[in-house]
Amino acid sequence: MEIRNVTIRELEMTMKQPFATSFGSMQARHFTIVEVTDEHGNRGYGEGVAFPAPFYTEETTQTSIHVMRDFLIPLLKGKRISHPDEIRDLFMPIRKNNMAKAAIECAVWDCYAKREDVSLSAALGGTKKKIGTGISIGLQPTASELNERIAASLAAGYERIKVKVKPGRDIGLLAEIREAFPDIPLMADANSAYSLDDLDLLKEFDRFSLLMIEQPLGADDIVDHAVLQKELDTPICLDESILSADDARKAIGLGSCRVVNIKIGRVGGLTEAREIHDVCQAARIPVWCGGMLEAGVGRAHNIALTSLPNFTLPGDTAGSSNYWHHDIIIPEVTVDHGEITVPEGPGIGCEIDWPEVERRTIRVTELNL
Ligand code: OSB
Ligand code: MG
Repeated sequence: MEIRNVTIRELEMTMKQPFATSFGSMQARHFTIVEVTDEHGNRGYGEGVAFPAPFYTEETTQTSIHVMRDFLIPLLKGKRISHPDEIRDLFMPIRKNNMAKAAIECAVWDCYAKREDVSLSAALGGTKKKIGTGISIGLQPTASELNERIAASLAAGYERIKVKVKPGRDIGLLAEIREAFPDIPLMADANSAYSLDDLDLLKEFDRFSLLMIEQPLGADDIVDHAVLQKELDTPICLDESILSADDARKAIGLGSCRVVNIKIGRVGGLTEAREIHDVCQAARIPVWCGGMLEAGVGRAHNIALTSLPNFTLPGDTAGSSNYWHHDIIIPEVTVDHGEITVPEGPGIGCEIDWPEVERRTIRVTELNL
């Protein structure tokens, strides 16, 4: 297979509600859709999930476009590849910039699966026909608004609730939730808002029987997390600090976490994501698929990845309507009794809603190799 053309589209979509975390709030989603075309005219799509500002990782929408256009796409020129796993090796000379790498790599995986006339799930070795799903609820202005969102999410069938916490909005917030919903499957994500100085406070989280606490400490830390995990009954789940299968191996070895959140963008693509899945499976560490407030293309890739067997915990891949008035794929992602059906059609198994994509496109860059 040879990639002949890559098109990067910048889109801007407005989410139904603002999404607030310990690092900030956003309602406008500015991201990219990458389209690759092979020598036979097969096409594949990937979503570039970087945010406009470098708050979650160091990448931004604009740095990811720069790295794709000026460094990654040129590496594909004239290369014959027999399997998408080879993209990771081709991109190896470029350090990090994982969301830029993943956007292209995911498009190549989709294109490859379409060539082979198999679903992306099947191409990855997925086994599940349906995936369980949870929901991530951002910080809300008031406790009653948060409890309303939780009630609505439970009514919609979501299998677990994740809430965001930050210093000053933690113990009190969790106590109010537990008062209203004593037994629901609940977890908290701190997005790196604490340090070991907060040890006494973090120990109080154990009172709330959380499924796990996600990334309480430094975004690049696995050492302090190992210290913290020894002090907590609540399992720690790492998000920001796991960028590769090697990171997962080290974190597990140190005892820094008991669960891993896998995001395709954060780890540089589906090949690395699958390897993290395998490393965790061998160590009996359950994984789940994290989210980046994706539009339909990214959501479809997440669903295919989640069909792998060690994704035993509900992820953050909620239905399209949780985020968007109108998604950019047909059909949109729907959740039925807490589950999403893994598409069986070729590749990502959905069509691009081109009129909707055109309406949301703010810039197009086309590169012929
Ligand atoms: O830490 O998982 C996170 C959203 C933006 C940045 C980081 C995170 C999140 C979420 C939302 O929790 C996941 C989603 O619904 O896509
Ligand atoms: Mg997180």
